[in-house]
Amino acid sequence: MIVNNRYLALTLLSPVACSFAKGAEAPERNDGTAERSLPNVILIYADDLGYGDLECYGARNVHTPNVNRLASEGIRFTNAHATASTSTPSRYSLLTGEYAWRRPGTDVAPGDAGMIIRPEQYTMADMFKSAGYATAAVGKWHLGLGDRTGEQDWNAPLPAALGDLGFDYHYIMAATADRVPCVFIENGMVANYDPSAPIEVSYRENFPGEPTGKDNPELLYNLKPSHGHDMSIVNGISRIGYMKGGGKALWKDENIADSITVHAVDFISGHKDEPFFLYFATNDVHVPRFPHERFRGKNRMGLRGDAIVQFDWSVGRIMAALDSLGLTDNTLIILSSDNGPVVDDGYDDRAEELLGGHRPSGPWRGYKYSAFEGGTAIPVIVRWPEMIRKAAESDVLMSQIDWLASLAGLVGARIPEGAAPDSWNRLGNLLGTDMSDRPWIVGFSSSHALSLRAGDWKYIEPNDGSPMITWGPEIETGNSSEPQLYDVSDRQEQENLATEYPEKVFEFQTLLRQVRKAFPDPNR
Ligand code: NG6
Ligand code: CA
Repeated sequence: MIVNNRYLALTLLSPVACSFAKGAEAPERNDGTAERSLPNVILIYADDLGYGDLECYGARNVHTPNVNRLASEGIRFTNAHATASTSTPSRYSLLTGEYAWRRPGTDVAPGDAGMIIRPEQYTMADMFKSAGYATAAVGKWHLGLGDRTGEQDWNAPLPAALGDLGFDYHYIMAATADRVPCVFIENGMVANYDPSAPIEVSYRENFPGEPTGKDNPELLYNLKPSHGHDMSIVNGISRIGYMKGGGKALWKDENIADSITVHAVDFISGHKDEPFFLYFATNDVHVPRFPHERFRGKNRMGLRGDAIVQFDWSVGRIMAALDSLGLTDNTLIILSSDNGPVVDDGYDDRAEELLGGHRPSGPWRGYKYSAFEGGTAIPVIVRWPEMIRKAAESDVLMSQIDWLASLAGLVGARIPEGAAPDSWNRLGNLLGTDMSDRPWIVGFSSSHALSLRAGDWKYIEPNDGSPMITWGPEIETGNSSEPQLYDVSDRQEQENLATEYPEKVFEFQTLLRQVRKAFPDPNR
C-alpha cells in the first residue's frame, strides 16, 4: 500500500479516476488500476510572446532550443487562445476561470491597483492547494496588490497579497516592467527592502525634485521611450507612473530573468518531495526589453529577439532543474503566453526595423490589443512524459479559460459551487486524448469587443472604437461598427462574410447573448 499522500490510486473510486473516466477524456494510460503520483504542474506564462515567436512555431532569426525540446517531447497546439488580448484581463480569466469582461476593473492595471482578484475568490492556486499541492507565483503579476488602488504603503507588509489567493509563496513584480513600483514583492513585502530609501508611488503626480523621462531625457542611458513611458526613471529607463526611493530594492532590468528564474528553481528544489504548482510568469518579452548582456546580439532582431532568447534560457533552466531532480517524467509543463505579440510597444528598441521577415503573430492577422486572431492566438506547449508518450501536434480549438477546471479534473479537486463559472473541464484536449474542438471560444480585445470562434468561423461584434490603436503602436484593433464574420481557415480574416451569411451572424449573436448571461460547463 502507498502511504505517502503524494501517491494516488487511480481506482474507479478516486476523484481523478472519476474525472478521467468521462469517455473520450480518459488519458491513455488510465487503466483503472495503475498507481500514479500526482504530477507537479508548472505553468510557464510568457508576456506578449506571439504565436510566431518561437522557432518551433516557425520563427525566423531566433533560436529557441529549449522550447523546441519541450515541444518535441510533448504536444504543440496550433489553435489555442488566451482569453483576452492584453495582460490583466487574460491573467484574471486564467487564474479565476471567470471571463474578465464580467468584472469591471480588469483592464490593464496600473502598478498601484488594489488587488483585483479579491481574497474570497477561488483561484487556480486555491484549487491546487485543496488537492494538497505546494503553490507559488513567480514573475509578473499585474493583478493588483493591497486593499485599495493608490493607498498601498510599500514600506510595510501589504494587507492583501497572493497569500490570500492560495499561493504559499510569491516573488513577483507588482505590475509590468514598464510600470512603477520597480521592485519585487516577496510574500507581501518589498524584497530586499532598503530602509534608507522609503518607497512612494503615485499615478497622479510626480514627487518634487524627481527626474522624469519627459524632462530629463539625458538620464535615459539604457532605453528611451517611443511613446508614453516618460515618467519616473529607474535604471536609466523611464516608466509609466511616478516613484521615489527604493534604493537597493530597485530591480535592474537586465537581471529580472535571472532573479525570477532562480526563485522558480529554488521553489522547485525546495518542494521536490511533494506535489507542487508553480505559476512562472516571465517578464520576457514585454517592454522595456532589456535582457542581460549575455543574451545580447545572439540574433539579428536586436533586443526583442534577445528577449526571446532569454525567455528560452529561463525555460531551459526550469527543465534542467527538473532533470537534475528526477522530476521531469511526472511534471506537467504548460508553456504559453498572456496575449499576442507587439513589436513597438513604447520603447525605442528598433524592434520594428530589425524584424527581417520575422512574423511575431505567425500567420494570424493582428497583434496584441486586437480583436483579430493575432490578439489571442498564442503558442501552447504541453509536456508530461509520464502520460504524454508521443510528441504530437494538436489543432484543437482551445482557450485558457478552461485550464482551471481541466487541471482540477486532473488532480481531483472539487470546484466549489459558483466558482470558476466559465471554466470547463477539457483535460482531454490538454493531454491530447480528446481531439474534439471546444464548441466555441470567446475573445476580448482591448477595446472591449467580444468575439467568438466556432470551428473555422470567427465573429467579432460591432464596436464603435477606432480601427487602429490611437495612442501608440500602429496596430489594427479589429473594431468595426458592422458585425464581422470571417472564415479563418486561411487565418487571414480579410473578407467580411457577414452580409453573405446573415443566419450565421444571427447564430453567433444569439450564442454571445447566452454566454454573456452564463454558460457553465455542460458536464460539470
Ligand atoms: C500600454 C503600454 C504598453 C504596455 C501595455 C500593457 C503605453 C504607451 N503603452 O498602455 O507599453 O505596457 O499597456 O501590456 O503606455 S500588457 O501586456 O501588460 O497588457
Ligand atoms: Ca502581455
